[in-house]
Amino acid sequence: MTQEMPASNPTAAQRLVETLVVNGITHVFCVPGESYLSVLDALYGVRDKIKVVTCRHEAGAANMAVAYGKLTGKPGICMVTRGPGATHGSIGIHTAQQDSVPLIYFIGQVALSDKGREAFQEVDYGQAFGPLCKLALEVEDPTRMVEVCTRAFAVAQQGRKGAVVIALPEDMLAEPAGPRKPAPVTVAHSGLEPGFLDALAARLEAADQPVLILGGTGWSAESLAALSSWIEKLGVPVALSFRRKDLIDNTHPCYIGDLGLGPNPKLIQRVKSADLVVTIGARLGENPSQAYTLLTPEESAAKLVHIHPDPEELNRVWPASLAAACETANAALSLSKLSIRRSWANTPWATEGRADLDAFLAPVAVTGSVNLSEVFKHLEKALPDAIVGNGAGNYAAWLHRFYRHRKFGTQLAPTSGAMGFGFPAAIAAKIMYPARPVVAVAGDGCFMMTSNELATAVQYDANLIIIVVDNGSYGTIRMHQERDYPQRVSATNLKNPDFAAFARSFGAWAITIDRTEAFPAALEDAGKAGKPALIHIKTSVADIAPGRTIKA
Ligand SMILES: Cc1ncc(C[n+]2csc(CCOP(=O)(O)OP(=O)(O)O)c2C)c(N)n1
Ligand SMILES: [Mg+2]
Repeated sequence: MTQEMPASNPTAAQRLVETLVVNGITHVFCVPGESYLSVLDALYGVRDKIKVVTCRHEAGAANMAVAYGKLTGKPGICMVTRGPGATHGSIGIHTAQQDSVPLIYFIGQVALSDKGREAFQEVDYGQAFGPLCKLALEVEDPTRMVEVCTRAFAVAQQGRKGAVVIALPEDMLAEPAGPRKPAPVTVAHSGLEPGFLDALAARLEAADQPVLILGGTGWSAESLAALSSWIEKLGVPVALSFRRKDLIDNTHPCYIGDLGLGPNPKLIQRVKSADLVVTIGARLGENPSQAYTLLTPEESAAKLVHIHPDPEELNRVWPASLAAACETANAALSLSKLSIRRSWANTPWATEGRADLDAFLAPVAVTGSVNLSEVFKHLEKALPDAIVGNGAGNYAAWLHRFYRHRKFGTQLAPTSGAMGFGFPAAIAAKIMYPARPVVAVAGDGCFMMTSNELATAVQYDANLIIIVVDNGSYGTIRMHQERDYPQRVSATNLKNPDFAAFARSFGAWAITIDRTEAFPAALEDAGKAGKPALIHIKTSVADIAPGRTIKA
């Protein structure tokens, strides 16, 4: 492909795109707008380096950019137009922030010359999005474009990773940006002090019932491999935080389960009865801490060792007995070199933790003709290394419980609990890694929030597999409703389209099934379809959660 000559006097828009290129960005996710035509034009100039993925809704684009951030560790780049575009896509800012995922959200802004008049679609993004993100800036001076974009790359990736919002006034974008050329950002790293490591070793050696909890972001495959070997050598039980199931092979002998929604009650008991809890990377937020009940403040102060990249997170909710602000991957690498004169392998503490997990993974009985525990166990058997995306809903509780992740970078699950996330996230994954199997799992409610991106999947030959679990209900809410207001179904029933016909109308392959036994063949056919393939599974809302019926 022809590469255009760099402009002799680059505009701010061109400098912005140069900054993306030098920082190794390969994909940009957008819905175009007239407010940032000059940026789109500059992207045309580097089309052999950066692929622009055009989406059908800004929420789809933003979710895809979050997935890019999750999978690469580099900021996902989302571009949207002002007002309506910016507000549509704002879900991605929230999800990136809650998930600690690097994201840069570029917004076309009204011209500087019109600002403050409530010009067409004018919004003050610092006010609107400031509380949602790490940093929100507007570039007023074109000669500072490189400075602001470079800072955005640093802020998104340093400390606790998160979202940066940059507003781009239209007239500013077309002006000369001056001589400063962008250079790749050298991300600042933090590590553990020798004194901390000595103290941690002493605490571990004194513990009879220790547990590790891994979570958060900032991991690398290398650091996790080293940590995983160290954990195995020590035989120390390890749990994973909410929706961080890809941080250790779920068949690892020391893995005892995840602290999610609908967790194994025995796992919760085990963590409560631990005499040392070493948490690496995880905030221990509301969901993994079971609504802040996992530890009392007194227990936390006595037995929690907390390592997190952001010092503000330490001693915020959980008083720590020992704490360190340290980048997750660095912490893992340091721990993996720490020699501990003790092993918990084959102690009842470790073997019982593992046995509790195995028992929890046995398929459960259901009343309807589809057993999602069997469905997701089969999915694991057929596609053990797939990248699996999901959004929010009770269907995800089945997926998270019965599908065991094996490799780092295979889970695209929003810790923000955002419905509609998994499908666009999985499309982005398939566009980025076409040779890898990618599966999106969505409820009927969840899927309809971003199903328009079927068009994007078809347009970009993103031949992923989509599993829509259709119980005709916003099932999660129905479950809570039946508990608090029994037999008064309000606002939770759904009358759905024919999902298979809907998918085919976009050019996808699709099938509808309503029995567990039909799933293996459907999955095999979907994998051979040569196009995006949707498996519509009709389930009974009565089987509302694993091992639970609405009646019960
Ligand atoms: C964007 C968004 N809107 C609303 C909610 C609240 N919510 C959580 S789960 C849920 C229902 C999900 O329904 P569905 O996808 O059909 O899954 P099910 O629970 O039926 O398995 C709702 C409405 C949310 N988490 N995210
Ligand atoms: Mg549903």
